[in-house]
Amino acid sequence: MAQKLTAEARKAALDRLAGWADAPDRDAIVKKFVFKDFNEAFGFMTRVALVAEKMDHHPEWFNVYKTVEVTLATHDAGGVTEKDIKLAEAMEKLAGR
Ligand code: H2B
Repeated sequence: MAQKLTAEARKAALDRLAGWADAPDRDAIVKKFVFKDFNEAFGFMTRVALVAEKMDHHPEWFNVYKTVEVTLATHDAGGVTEKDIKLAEAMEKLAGR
């Protein structure tokens, strides 16, 4: 099973990932993506869904019109692992960031 990242590894990853932060209320990382319109937001979610399924690692997210609020955690590990960082990096690419 994937291991939770050390505090140092997690901080180093968050320093590289623009807009990502520790969740205020649980062991997870979060980012709010804001797109041009719903079409762009849902296109992003569709592309991420395909990658997430391939990775067998899935986001928690909440979409309203052009915003997508993402929470990443590894449920099996009860916190943030390398899998969450990999998915966050893939999301950055797919969002064109
Ligand atoms: N996604 C996330 N975010 N955390 C998990 O622990 C997880 C997952 N586990 N996707 C996977 C699926 C697991 O349930 C399957 C059986 O591999």
